[in-house]
Amino acid sequence: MSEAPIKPPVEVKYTQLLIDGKFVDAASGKTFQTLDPRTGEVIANVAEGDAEDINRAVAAARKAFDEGPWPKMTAYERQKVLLRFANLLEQHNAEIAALETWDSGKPYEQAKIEASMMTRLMRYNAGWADKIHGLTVPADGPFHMQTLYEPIGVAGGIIPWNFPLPMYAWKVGPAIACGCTVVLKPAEQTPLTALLVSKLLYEAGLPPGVLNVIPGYGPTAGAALASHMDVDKLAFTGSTETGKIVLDLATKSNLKGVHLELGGKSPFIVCEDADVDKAVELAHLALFFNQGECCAAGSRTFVHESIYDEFVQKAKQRALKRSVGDPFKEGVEQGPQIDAEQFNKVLKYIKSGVESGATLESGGERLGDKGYYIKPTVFSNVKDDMLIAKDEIFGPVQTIFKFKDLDEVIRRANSTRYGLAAGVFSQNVDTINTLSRALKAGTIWVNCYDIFDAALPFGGYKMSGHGRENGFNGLENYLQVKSVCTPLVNPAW
Ligand code: TXE
Repeated sequence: MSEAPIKPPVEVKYTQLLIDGKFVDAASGKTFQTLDPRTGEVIANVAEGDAEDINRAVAAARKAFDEGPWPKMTAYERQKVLLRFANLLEQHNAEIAALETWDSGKPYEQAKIEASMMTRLMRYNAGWADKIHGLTVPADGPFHMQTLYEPIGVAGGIIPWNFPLPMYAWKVGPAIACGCTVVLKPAEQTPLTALLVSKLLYEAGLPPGVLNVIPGYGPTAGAALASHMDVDKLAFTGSTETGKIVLDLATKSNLKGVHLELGGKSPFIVCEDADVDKAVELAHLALFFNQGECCAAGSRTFVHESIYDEFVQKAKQRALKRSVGDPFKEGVEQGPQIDAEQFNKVLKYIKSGVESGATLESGGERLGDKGYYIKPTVFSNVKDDMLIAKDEIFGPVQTIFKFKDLDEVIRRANSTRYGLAAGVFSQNVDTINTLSRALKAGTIWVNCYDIFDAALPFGGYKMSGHGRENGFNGLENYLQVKSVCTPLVNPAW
Protein backbone atom coordinates (compact mmCIF):
# COMPACT_ATOMS: atom_id res chain seq x y z
CA MET A 1 0.00 0.00 0.00
CA SER A 2 1.38 3.43 -0.89
CA GLU A 3 1.93 5.86 1.98
CA ALA A 4 -0.48 8.81 2.31
CA PRO A 5 0.80 11.94 0.57
CA ILE A 6 2.18 14.83 2.55
CA LYS A 7 -0.46 17.53 2.03
CA PRO A 8 -0.11 21.32 1.94
CA PRO A 9 1.02 23.28 3.72
CA VAL A 10 4.24 21.41 3.00
CA GLU A 11 7.20 22.75 4.96
CA VAL A 12 9.19 25.13 2.75
CA LYS A 13 12.69 24.86 4.18
CA TYR A 14 14.71 26.90 1.70
CA THR A 15 13.82 30.13 -0.06
CA GLN A 16 17.19 31.85 -0.43
CA LEU A 17 19.81 31.78 -3.16
CA LEU A 18 22.39 29.02 -2.86
CA ILE A 19 25.88 30.43 -3.43
CA ASP A 20 29.16 28.75 -2.52
CA GLY A 21 27.35 26.12 -0.46
CA LYS A 22 25.44 28.65 1.67
CA PHE A 23 21.89 30.01 1.56
CA VAL A 24 22.00 33.81 1.22
CA ASP A 25 19.67 36.68 0.39
CA ALA A 26 19.73 38.40 -2.98
CA ALA A 27 22.18 41.32 -3.10
CA SER A 28 19.23 43.62 -3.81
CA GLY A 29 17.27 42.14 -0.89
CA LYS A 30 14.38 41.56 -3.31
CA THR A 31 12.03 38.57 -3.21
CA PHE A 32 9.30 37.24 -5.49
CA GLN A 33 6.24 35.14 -4.80
CA THR A 34 5.82 31.56 -5.88
CA LEU A 35 2.15 30.60 -6.17
CA ASP A 36 -0.03 27.54 -5.66
CA PRO A 37 -1.61 26.86 -9.09
CA ARG A 38 -4.61 25.23 -7.39
CA THR A 39 -5.65 28.58 -5.92
CA GLY A 40 -3.30 31.32 -7.09
CA GLU A 41 -2.36 31.88 -3.43
CA VAL A 42 1.18 32.58 -2.27
CA ILE A 43 3.24 29.59 -1.11
CA ALA A 44 6.41 31.47 -0.23
CA ASN A 45 8.52 34.54 -0.91
CA VAL A 46 11.73 33.50 -2.61
CA ALA A 47 14.97 35.49 -2.94
CA GLU A 48 15.04 37.12 -6.38
CA GLY A 49 18.46 36.80 -7.91
CA ASP A 50 19.61 39.18 -10.62
CA ALA A 51 22.83 40.04 -12.47
CA GLU A 52 24.78 40.81 -9.31
CA ASP A 53 23.85 37.47 -7.76
CA ILE A 54 24.73 35.66 -10.97
CA ASN A 55 28.16 37.34 -10.75
CA ARG A 56 28.57 36.08 -7.17
CA ALA A 57 27.47 32.58 -8.15
CA VAL A 58 29.71 32.42 -11.22
CA ALA A 59 32.67 33.65 -9.14
CA ALA A 60 32.04 30.82 -6.63
CA ALA A 61 31.70 28.26 -9.43
CA ARG A 62 34.85 29.58 -11.13
CA LYS A 63 36.85 29.33 -7.90
CA ALA A 64 35.53 25.84 -7.23
CA PHE A 65 36.56 24.82 -10.74
CA ASP A 66 39.97 26.54 -10.91
CA GLU A 67 41.12 26.07 -7.33
CA GLY A 68 38.65 23.77 -5.67
CA PRO A 69 38.96 20.06 -5.34
CA TRP A 70 36.09 19.09 -7.65
CA PRO A 71 37.65 18.69 -11.12
CA LYS A 72 40.88 17.42 -9.53
CA MET A 73 39.26 14.88 -7.23
CA THR A 74 39.34 11.30 -8.45
CA ALA A 75 36.38 10.38 -10.59
CA TYR A 76 35.61 7.70 -8.03
CA GLU A 77 35.25 10.34 -5.28
CA ARG A 78 32.90 12.39 -7.46
CA GLN A 79 30.95 9.28 -8.25
CA LYS A 80 30.50 8.54 -4.55
CA VAL A 81 29.04 12.01 -3.94
CA LEU A 82 26.51 11.48 -6.72
CA LEU A 83 25.57 8.05 -5.43
CA ARG A 84 25.08 9.37 -1.88
CA PHE A 85 22.94 12.14 -3.37
CA ALA A 86 20.81 9.55 -5.17
CA ASN A 87 20.28 7.70 -1.88
CA LEU A 88 19.19 10.92 -0.17
CA LEU A 89 16.79 11.67 -3.03
CA GLU A 90 15.28 8.25 -2.53
CA GLN A 91 14.89 8.78 1.21
CA HIS A 92 13.24 12.19 0.69
CA ASN A 93 11.07 11.14 -2.26
CA ALA A 94 7.70 11.92 -0.65
CA GLU A 95 8.79 15.30 0.71
CA ILE A 96 10.29 16.34 -2.64
CA ALA A 97 7.20 15.17 -4.54
CA ALA A 98 4.80 16.99 -2.22
CA LEU A 99 6.70 20.26 -2.55
CA GLU A 100 6.76 19.80 -6.33
CA THR A 101 3.03 19.16 -6.53
CA TRP A 102 2.30 22.21 -4.41
CA ASP A 103 4.53 24.47 -6.50
CA SER A 104 3.70 23.08 -9.97
CA GLY A 105 0.19 21.57 -9.74
CA LYS A 106 1.21 18.22 -11.20
CA PRO A 107 -0.43 15.08 -9.74
CA TYR A 108 1.36 13.86 -6.62
CA GLU A 109 1.85 10.29 -7.84
CA GLN A 110 3.43 11.66 -11.00
CA ALA A 111 5.69 13.97 -8.97
CA LYS A 112 6.87 10.92 -7.02
CA ILE A 113 7.76 9.18 -10.27
CA GLU A 114 9.64 12.26 -11.45
CA ALA A 115 11.57 12.40 -8.17
CA SER A 116 12.45 8.72 -8.69
CA MET A 117 13.49 9.45 -12.27
CA MET A 118 15.84 12.04 -10.86
CA THR A 119 17.35 9.43 -8.56
CA ARG A 120 17.83 7.12 -11.53
CA LEU A 121 19.41 9.90 -13.62
CA MET A 122 21.88 10.68 -10.83
CA ARG A 123 22.90 7.04 -10.55
CA TYR A 124 23.26 6.80 -14.32
CA ASN A 125 25.53 9.85 -14.44
CA ALA A 126 27.45 8.64 -11.39
CA GLY A 127 28.11 5.44 -13.31
CA TRP A 128 29.82 7.40 -16.09
CA ALA A 129 32.00 9.53 -13.79
CA ASP A 130 34.86 7.00 -13.67
CA LYS A 131 34.42 5.72 -17.22
CA ILE A 132 35.18 8.88 -19.17
CA HIS A 133 38.48 8.43 -20.97
CA GLY A 134 40.19 9.35 -24.19
CA LEU A 135 41.92 7.30 -26.85
CA THR A 136 45.37 6.34 -27.98
CA VAL A 137 45.35 7.41 -31.62
CA PRO A 138 47.31 5.54 -34.36
CA ALA A 139 49.66 8.18 -35.82
CA ASP A 140 51.14 8.58 -39.31
CA GLY A 141 54.59 9.31 -37.87
CA PRO A 142 56.76 8.42 -34.85
CA PHE A 143 54.47 10.07 -32.35
CA HIS A 144 52.42 9.06 -29.38
CA MET A 145 49.02 10.66 -29.89
CA GLN A 146 46.30 10.65 -27.30
CA THR A 147 43.06 12.41 -26.49
CA LEU A 148 42.10 13.59 -23.02
CA TYR A 149 38.51 14.34 -22.02
CA GLU A 150 38.45 17.36 -19.71
CA PRO A 151 35.52 19.04 -17.97
CA ILE A 152 34.56 22.18 -19.88
CA GLY A 153 34.51 24.48 -16.84
CA VAL A 154 31.66 26.51 -15.38
CA ALA A 155 28.32 25.34 -16.79
CA GLY A 156 25.16 27.44 -16.71
CA GLY A 157 21.74 25.80 -16.71
CA ILE A 158 18.38 27.51 -17.29
CA ILE A 159 15.36 25.29 -16.77
CA PRO A 160 11.57 25.51 -17.15
CA TRP A 161 8.67 24.80 -14.80
CA ASN A 162 7.00 21.79 -16.44
CA PHE A 163 9.45 19.10 -15.21
CA PRO A 164 11.61 20.86 -12.64
CA LEU A 165 13.18 17.69 -11.17
CA PRO A 166 14.09 15.79 -14.36
CA MET A 167 15.29 19.06 -15.93
CA TYR A 168 17.51 19.71 -12.90
CA ALA A 169 18.89 16.18 -13.27
CA TRP A 170 19.49 16.55 -17.02
CA LYS A 171 21.59 19.67 -16.42
CA VAL A 172 23.29 19.10 -13.07
CA GLY A 173 23.86 15.31 -13.24
CA PRO A 174 26.12 15.10 -16.32
CA ALA A 175 27.86 18.43 -15.60
CA ILE A 176 29.08 17.45 -12.17
CA ALA A 177 29.77 13.84 -13.16
CA CYS A 178 32.22 15.29 -15.70
CA GLY A 179 33.87 17.52 -13.08
CA CYS A 180 32.27 20.82 -14.10
CA THR A 181 30.88 23.36 -11.65
CA VAL A 182 27.38 24.73 -12.17
CA VAL A 183 25.17 27.80 -11.84
CA LEU A 184 21.52 26.83 -12.21
CA LYS A 185 18.55 29.15 -12.69
CA PRO A 186 15.27 27.37 -12.02
CA ALA A 187 12.04 28.74 -13.47
CA GLU A 188 10.40 31.54 -11.50
CA GLN A 189 7.18 29.49 -11.26
CA THR A 190 8.85 26.49 -9.59
CA PRO A 191 11.95 27.47 -7.61
CA LEU A 192 11.37 25.38 -4.48
CA THR A 193 12.43 21.81 -5.24
CA ALA A 194 15.72 22.91 -6.84
CA LEU A 195 16.69 24.49 -3.51
CA LEU A 196 15.56 21.47 -1.49
CA VAL A 197 17.42 18.88 -3.56
CA SER A 198 20.53 21.05 -3.82
CA LYS A 199 20.75 21.08 -0.03
CA LEU A 200 20.72 17.28 -0.19
CA LEU A 201 23.50 17.34 -2.77
CA TYR A 202 25.66 19.34 -0.34
CA GLU A 203 24.73 16.91 2.43
CA ALA A 204 26.06 14.18 0.15
CA GLY A 205 29.50 15.83 0.27
CA LEU A 206 29.61 18.30 -2.61
CA PRO A 207 32.45 20.81 -2.03
CA PRO A 208 31.36 24.49 -1.70
CA GLY A 209 30.73 26.37 -4.94
CA VAL A 210 30.35 23.31 -7.18
CA LEU A 211 26.63 23.95 -7.52
CA ASN A 212 24.98 27.36 -7.14
CA VAL A 213 21.24 27.94 -7.52
CA ILE A 214 19.86 31.37 -8.36
CA PRO A 215 16.05 31.62 -8.50
CA GLY A 216 14.90 34.69 -10.39
CA TYR A 217 13.40 35.94 -13.62
CA GLY A 218 14.56 35.20 -17.17
CA PRO A 219 15.33 38.66 -18.53
CA THR A 220 17.41 39.50 -15.42
CA ALA A 221 19.02 36.42 -13.83
CA GLY A 222 18.67 34.15 -16.89
CA ALA A 223 20.03 36.72 -19.33
CA ALA A 224 22.95 37.54 -17.00
CA LEU A 225 23.89 33.86 -16.91
CA ALA A 226 23.61 33.41 -20.69
CA SER A 227 25.77 36.47 -21.36
CA HIS A 228 28.34 35.94 -18.60
CA MET A 229 31.94 36.06 -19.81
CA ASP A 230 33.10 33.51 -17.26
CA VAL A 231 30.51 30.82 -18.01
CA ASP A 232 31.98 28.24 -20.40
CA LYS A 233 28.86 26.36 -21.41
CA LEU A 234 25.10 26.92 -21.32
CA ALA A 235 22.27 24.39 -21.29
CA PHE A 236 18.76 25.70 -21.82
CA THR A 237 15.30 24.13 -21.84
CA GLY A 238 12.31 26.33 -22.59
CA SER A 239 10.50 28.06 -25.43
CA THR A 240 11.96 28.42 -28.90
CA GLU A 241 11.64 32.22 -28.60
CA THR A 242 13.73 32.36 -25.42
CA GLY A 243 16.12 29.76 -26.86
CA LYS A 244 16.94 32.21 -29.66
CA ILE A 245 17.56 34.96 -27.11
CA VAL A 246 19.96 32.92 -24.97
CA LEU A 247 21.83 31.64 -28.02
CA ASP A 248 22.26 35.23 -29.17
CA LEU A 249 23.45 36.34 -25.70
CA ALA A 250 25.93 33.45 -25.59
CA THR A 251 27.25 34.30 -29.05
CA LYS A 252 27.58 38.01 -28.36
CA SER A 253 29.41 37.48 -25.07
CA ASN A 254 32.12 34.79 -25.03
CA LEU A 255 30.81 32.38 -27.69
CA LYS A 256 30.12 29.77 -25.01
CA GLY A 257 28.78 26.46 -26.32
CA VAL A 258 25.01 26.14 -26.00
CA HIS A 259 22.65 23.23 -26.19
CA LEU A 260 18.95 23.87 -26.42
CA GLU A 261 15.85 21.78 -25.81
CA LEU A 262 12.90 23.81 -27.07
CA GLY A 263 9.27 23.58 -28.05
CA GLY A 264 7.49 21.01 -30.16
CA LYS A 265 4.37 20.21 -32.15
CA SER A 266 4.84 16.47 -32.33
CA PRO A 267 2.67 14.29 -34.59
CA PHE A 268 1.04 11.13 -33.25
CA ILE A 269 0.07 9.00 -36.25
CA VAL A 270 -2.66 6.37 -35.94
CA CYS A 271 -2.55 4.07 -38.96
CA GLU A 272 -5.49 2.21 -40.51
CA ASP A 273 -4.53 -1.18 -38.97
CA ALA A 274 -4.60 0.25 -35.42
CA ASP A 275 -6.66 -1.17 -32.59
CA VAL A 276 -8.80 1.94 -32.11
CA ASP A 277 -9.35 1.62 -28.35
CA LYS A 278 -5.64 1.24 -27.65
CA ALA A 279 -4.76 4.05 -30.04
CA VAL A 280 -7.28 6.38 -28.40
CA GLU A 281 -5.81 5.71 -24.96
CA LEU A 282 -2.22 6.22 -26.04
CA ALA A 283 -3.01 9.34 -28.07
CA HIS A 284 -4.88 10.70 -25.04
CA LEU A 285 -1.91 10.12 -22.73
CA ALA A 286 0.53 11.46 -25.33
CA LEU A 287 -1.28 14.79 -25.27
CA PHE A 288 -2.85 15.20 -21.83
CA PHE A 289 0.08 13.96 -19.72
CA ASN A 290 1.29 16.69 -17.32
CA GLN A 291 -1.71 18.95 -18.12
CA GLY A 292 -0.48 19.03 -21.73
CA GLU A 293 2.51 21.03 -20.50
CA CYS A 294 5.02 18.81 -22.18
CA CYS A 295 7.59 19.73 -24.82
CA ALA A 296 7.17 16.31 -26.44
CA ALA A 297 3.34 16.27 -26.26
CA GLY A 298 1.76 14.38 -29.16
CA SER A 299 -0.11 17.53 -30.03
CA ARG A 300 -1.15 16.71 -33.59
CA THR A 301 -3.15 13.48 -33.64
CA PHE A 302 -3.28 12.21 -37.25
CA VAL A 303 -5.88 9.45 -37.75
CA HIS A 304 -6.47 7.39 -40.89
CA GLU A 305 -9.77 8.26 -42.57
CA SER A 306 -11.08 4.66 -42.30
CA ILE A 307 -11.20 4.86 -38.48
CA TYR A 308 -11.47 8.64 -38.04
CA ASP A 309 -15.10 8.98 -36.90
CA GLU A 310 -14.88 6.13 -34.41
CA PHE A 311 -11.58 7.47 -33.08
CA VAL A 312 -12.97 10.99 -32.59
CA GLN A 313 -16.00 9.73 -30.67
CA LYS A 314 -13.86 7.56 -28.42
CA ALA A 315 -11.25 10.30 -27.89
CA LYS A 316 -14.05 12.62 -26.83
CA GLN A 317 -15.42 10.04 -24.36
CA ARG A 318 -11.96 9.47 -22.93
CA ALA A 319 -11.42 13.22 -22.46
CA LEU A 320 -14.80 13.55 -20.74
CA LYS A 321 -13.78 10.78 -18.35
CA ARG A 322 -10.41 12.34 -17.50
CA SER A 323 -10.31 13.16 -13.84
CA VAL A 324 -9.29 16.79 -13.26
CA GLY A 325 -8.90 18.28 -9.80
CA ASP A 326 -6.69 18.78 -6.78
CA PRO A 327 -3.40 17.09 -7.70
CA PHE A 328 -3.00 15.85 -4.13
CA LYS A 329 -6.18 13.77 -4.45
CA GLU A 330 -5.66 10.11 -5.26
CA GLY A 331 -6.67 9.12 -8.78
CA VAL A 332 -6.57 12.65 -10.17
CA GLU A 333 -5.03 12.57 -13.65
CA GLN A 334 -4.83 16.30 -14.32
CA GLY A 335 -4.11 19.27 -12.07
CA PRO A 336 -4.20 22.99 -12.82
CA GLN A 337 -2.08 24.74 -15.46
CA ILE A 338 1.06 26.29 -14.00
CA ASP A 339 0.00 29.95 -13.82
CA ALA A 340 -2.40 32.62 -15.05
CA GLU A 341 -0.25 33.38 -18.10
CA GLN A 342 -0.24 29.79 -19.38
CA PHE A 343 -3.92 29.35 -18.44
CA ASN A 344 -4.90 32.42 -20.49
CA LYS A 345 -2.66 31.37 -23.37
CA VAL A 346 -4.38 27.97 -23.59
CA LEU A 347 -7.88 29.49 -23.40
CA LYS A 348 -6.90 31.91 -26.18
CA TYR A 349 -5.87 29.02 -28.41
CA ILE A 350 -9.14 27.22 -27.67
CA LYS A 351 -11.05 30.35 -28.72
CA SER A 352 -8.98 30.56 -31.89
CA GLY A 353 -9.74 26.90 -32.66
CA VAL A 354 -13.48 27.53 -32.40
CA GLU A 355 -13.26 30.72 -34.46
CA SER A 356 -11.25 29.07 -37.21
CA GLY A 357 -13.91 26.37 -37.68
CA ALA A 358 -12.55 23.28 -35.92
CA THR A 359 -15.23 21.17 -34.20
CA LEU A 360 -15.12 21.44 -30.40
CA GLU A 361 -15.92 17.92 -29.18
CA SER A 362 -15.31 18.39 -25.45
CA GLY A 363 -14.08 20.87 -22.86
CA GLY A 364 -13.22 24.29 -24.20
CA GLU A 365 -13.43 26.20 -20.91
CA ARG A 366 -12.03 26.53 -17.43
CA LEU A 367 -13.08 24.15 -14.68
CA GLY A 368 -14.39 25.78 -11.50
CA ASP A 369 -13.73 29.38 -10.58
CA LYS A 370 -10.53 29.06 -8.56
CA GLY A 371 -7.02 28.20 -9.72
CA TYR A 372 -5.95 27.40 -13.26
CA TYR A 373 -7.92 24.27 -14.16
CA ILE A 374 -8.97 23.68 -17.79
CA LYS A 375 -11.39 21.00 -18.97
CA PRO A 376 -9.79 18.38 -21.24
CA THR A 377 -10.48 19.73 -24.70
CA VAL A 378 -10.76 17.83 -27.98
CA PHE A 379 -11.01 19.38 -31.44
CA SER A 380 -11.81 17.37 -34.56
CA ASN A 381 -11.82 18.50 -38.19
CA VAL A 382 -8.62 20.42 -37.61
CA LYS A 383 -6.94 21.83 -40.73
CA ASP A 384 -3.17 22.22 -41.10
CA ASP A 385 -3.29 25.99 -41.56
CA MET A 386 -5.19 26.72 -38.33
CA LEU A 387 -3.23 28.35 -35.51
CA ILE A 388 -4.06 25.44 -33.17
CA ALA A 389 -2.43 23.12 -35.72
CA LYS A 390 0.79 25.12 -35.95
CA ASP A 391 1.59 26.66 -32.55
CA GLU A 392 2.64 24.94 -29.37
CA ILE A 393 -0.48 25.29 -27.18
CA PHE A 394 1.13 23.66 -24.12
CA GLY A 395 -2.17 22.70 -22.54
CA PRO A 396 -4.87 20.00 -22.42
CA VAL A 397 -6.06 20.51 -26.00
CA GLN A 398 -6.06 17.57 -28.41
CA THR A 399 -6.33 18.37 -32.11
CA ILE A 400 -7.35 15.52 -34.42
CA PHE A 401 -6.57 15.49 -38.15
CA LYS A 402 -7.71 13.10 -40.89
CA PHE A 403 -5.30 11.54 -43.43
CA LYS A 404 -5.58 9.19 -46.44
CA ASP A 405 -2.16 7.66 -47.08
CA LEU A 406 1.37 7.44 -45.74
CA ASP A 407 3.03 9.84 -48.19
CA GLU A 408 0.47 12.46 -47.32
CA VAL A 409 0.80 12.05 -43.55
CA ILE A 410 4.62 12.09 -43.74
CA ARG A 411 4.53 15.36 -45.65
CA ARG A 412 2.02 16.93 -43.27
CA ALA A 413 3.63 15.61 -40.09
CA ASN A 414 6.98 17.06 -41.20
CA SER A 415 5.63 20.43 -42.28
CA THR A 416 6.29 22.16 -38.98
CA ARG A 417 9.13 24.31 -37.69
CA TYR A 418 9.55 21.85 -34.84
CA GLY A 419 11.00 18.33 -34.70
CA LEU A 420 11.17 17.07 -31.14
CA ALA A 421 9.27 13.77 -31.16
CA ALA A 422 6.73 11.70 -33.08
CA GLY A 423 4.44 8.77 -32.29
CA VAL A 424 3.56 5.93 -34.63
CA PHE A 425 0.72 3.55 -33.88
CA SER A 426 0.58 0.51 -36.17
CA GLN A 427 1.13 -3.27 -36.22
CA ASN A 428 2.56 -3.23 -39.74
CA VAL A 429 6.36 -3.52 -39.81
CA ASP A 430 6.66 -1.84 -43.20
CA THR A 431 4.58 1.10 -42.05
CA ILE A 432 6.55 1.38 -38.83
CA ASN A 433 9.89 1.28 -40.65
CA THR A 434 8.77 3.76 -43.29
CA LEU A 435 7.47 6.28 -40.75
CA SER A 436 10.37 5.86 -38.30
CA ARG A 437 12.81 6.80 -41.02
CA ALA A 438 10.76 9.49 -42.74
CA LEU A 439 9.67 11.53 -39.72
CA LYS A 440 12.00 14.43 -38.92
CA ALA A 441 12.14 14.26 -35.15
CA GLY A 442 14.72 13.51 -32.46
CA THR A 443 12.68 10.69 -30.89
CA ILE A 444 10.21 8.30 -32.53
CA TRP A 445 7.95 6.37 -30.16
CA VAL A 446 6.44 3.31 -31.85
CA ASN A 447 3.31 1.90 -30.15
CA CYS A 448 4.32 3.74 -26.98
CA TYR A 449 4.80 7.37 -25.98
CA ASP A 450 6.73 9.51 -23.50
CA ILE A 451 9.13 6.72 -22.64
CA PHE A 452 12.28 8.38 -21.34
CA ASP A 453 15.40 6.60 -20.26
CA ALA A 454 18.57 7.90 -18.64
CA ALA A 455 20.56 6.13 -21.37
CA LEU A 456 18.47 7.20 -24.38
CA PRO A 457 19.46 10.53 -26.00
CA PHE A 458 16.71 13.14 -26.22
CA GLY A 459 16.67 16.35 -28.25
CA GLY A 460 15.23 18.05 -31.27
CA TYR A 461 15.50 18.52 -35.01
CA LYS A 462 14.89 21.96 -36.54
CA MET A 463 13.62 24.65 -34.15
CA SER A 464 13.14 22.14 -31.34
CA GLY A 465 16.79 22.60 -30.46
CA HIS A 466 20.45 21.72 -30.73
CA GLY A 467 22.27 18.80 -29.13
CA ARG A 468 21.11 15.83 -27.11
CA GLU A 469 20.69 15.12 -23.42
CA ASN A 470 20.80 11.72 -21.66
CA GLY A 471 23.05 8.85 -22.61
CA PHE A 472 26.74 9.57 -23.15
CA ASN A 473 25.67 12.39 -25.49
CA GLY A 474 24.40 14.18 -22.37
CA LEU A 475 27.86 14.08 -20.80
CA GLU A 476 29.70 15.11 -23.97
CA ASN A 477 28.03 18.51 -23.65
CA TYR A 478 30.25 19.13 -20.62
CA LEU A 479 33.50 17.73 -21.95
CA GLN A 480 36.33 19.24 -23.93
CA VAL A 481 38.55 16.97 -26.03
CA LYS A 482 42.24 17.77 -25.85
CA SER A 483 44.73 16.18 -28.27
CA VAL A 484 48.24 15.56 -26.95
CA CYS A 485 51.09 14.69 -29.31
CA THR A 486 54.57 13.54 -28.14
CA PRO A 487 57.50 12.15 -30.22
CA LEU A 488 58.11 8.50 -29.49
CA VAL A 489 61.84 9.13 -29.20
CA ASN A 490 63.31 12.45 -28.06
CA PRO A 491 64.19 14.42 -31.23
CA ALA A 492 67.87 15.16 -31.90
CA TRP A 493 67.65 19.00 -31.91
O1 TXE B 1 9.12 29.84 -21.28
P1 TXE B 1 10.56 30.47 -21.28
P2 TXE B 1 7.77 30.30 -20.54
C1 TXE B 1 7.06 26.82 -24.10
C2 TXE B 1 5.55 26.61 -23.97
C3 TXE B 1 5.15 27.74 -23.10
C4 TXE B 1 6.07 28.84 -23.60
C5 TXE B 1 6.31 29.98 -22.66
O2 TXE B 1 4.97 26.75 -25.24
O3 TXE B 1 3.80 28.07 -23.26
O4 TXE B 1 7.29 28.18 -23.82
O5 TXE B 1 6.69 29.50 -21.37
C6 TXE B 1 14.00 31.59 -18.58
N1 TXE B 1 17.10 35.03 -20.84
N2 TXE B 1 7.81 26.02 -23.14
O6 TXE B 1 7.58 31.76 -20.71
O7 TXE B 1 10.50 31.97 -21.36
C7 TXE B 1 12.81 31.50 -17.63
O8 TXE B 1 13.02 32.29 -16.48
C8 TXE B 1 17.39 33.90 -20.17
C9 TXE B 1 8.36 24.79 -23.63
O9 TXE B 1 7.81 29.80 -19.15
O10 TXE B 1 11.34 29.81 -22.35
C10 TXE B 1 12.76 30.00 -17.38
O11 TXE B 1 13.74 29.65 -16.42
N3 TXE B 1 16.47 33.09 -19.64
C11 TXE B 1 9.35 24.23 -22.71
C12 TXE B 1 13.15 29.41 -18.75
O12 TXE B 1 13.84 30.46 -19.43
C13 TXE B 1 15.18 33.41 -19.81
C14 TXE B 1 9.12 24.37 -21.28
C15 TXE B 1 11.96 28.98 -19.60
O13 TXE B 1 11.15 30.08 -19.84
C16 TXE B 1 14.79 34.57 -20.51
C17 TXE B 1 8.57 25.65 -20.92
C18 TXE B 1 15.82 35.40 -21.03
N4 TXE B 1 15.55 36.53 -21.71
C19 TXE B 1 7.92 26.41 -21.85
N5 TXE B 1 13.44 34.64 -20.53
C20 TXE B 1 9.88 22.87 -23.04
N6 TXE B 1 10.79 22.79 -24.04
O14 TXE B 1 9.56 21.88 -22.39
C21 TXE B 1 12.98 33.56 -19.84
N7 TXE B 1 14.03 32.82 -19.39
